[in-house]
Formats: sequence, C-alpha cells, structure tokens
Amino acid sequence: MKRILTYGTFDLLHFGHIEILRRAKELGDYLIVALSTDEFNATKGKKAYHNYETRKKMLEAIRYVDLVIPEENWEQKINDVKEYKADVVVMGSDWADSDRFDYLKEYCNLIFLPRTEGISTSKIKEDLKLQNPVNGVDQIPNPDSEN
Ligand code: C2G
Repeated sequence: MKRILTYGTFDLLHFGHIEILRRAKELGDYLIVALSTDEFNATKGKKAYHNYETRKKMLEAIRYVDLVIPEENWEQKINDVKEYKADVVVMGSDWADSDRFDYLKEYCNLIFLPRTEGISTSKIKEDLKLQNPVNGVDQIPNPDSEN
C-alpha cells in the first residue's frame, strides 16, 4: 500500500484544494492530510475562517482523504513520515524548493504538483470584499470562468 502525506490549512475549501487532494491520492492508495491547527496557523500569521475541527470534518468528507492528523509545528514532518510510513510527501508547486520541505527527500519521495491557477483562500476573501451589487448585479469576477 502506497501512502501519501500532504500538509495544509485547507480553509474555505475550494477547487484548488480538491484538485491537490485528488492528484495526491492518484499517486498512491492511502492519503494522509496533516491539517494546520489554529495554534500553528497563528505562528504562520494566519487566522483561518473555519476552526480546526470544522476544517478537519470537511476534509474527512472528501472521498480522496483517508486520515486527517494535526499539523502543530514545522518540525514534525520527519516524524510524521516515519510514524505514518509515508512513501511520498505531495505539495503544491508554491512549496517547491522551500526549505520547509526539501530536506524530506532524505526520508521519502517528494513531489510538487502544479497549483490550480485562479483560486486561493485569500482570493476568495478579496473577491467577496468586492461583492457590491449594483442594480442587484454582483461585481465580483466569475471564479469559474476557467473551468
Ligand atoms: N493549493 C493548490 N492550488 C491552489 C491553492 C492551494 O494546489 N490554488 C495547494 C497548496 O499548494 C497546498 C495545499 O493546496 O499544497 C493546501 O494549501 P493551503 O491550505 O494554502 O496550505 P498552506 O497555507 O500552503 O500550508 O506545512 C505546510 C503548510 O501547512 C501548508
């Protein structure tokens, strides 16, 4: 059984998140998602809209996801790879060459998959700020235009 491990905050779950999870699962048989806790997010200067428990339940509802574990710090990854017997760590390409992940290639395969363009949690937040109906017509850009 090929075991895949990935990391993230997965706030305001969107198509880019689903796409990385779908492609990560395609690389193996069992997908573990290490989900950033609210406390860890605070150290990243991030505050998720949904708390950890909600984000965990949403991930567990996704057919590609087999297990969700807490990501509590930057340093736990080697232990995670060993404890969960991960064969591959998969991340989006925005993490390629990052020193947060590069060292893992001593312990497992490391694969970066192209990010899904045109969507991000911060873009959703920005676009919604723009939502300003004029004559009942939303002014925000159509997020699904590429799909
Ligand atoms: N992602 C993607 N395409 C997008 C948005 C995100 O492929 N349009 C990927 C990211 O590259 C990442 C995963 O989805 O692999 C989760 O993204 P975030 O929730 O933004 O996670 P991040 O804040 O990058 O936290 O220790 C690593 C961190 O926990 C990663």
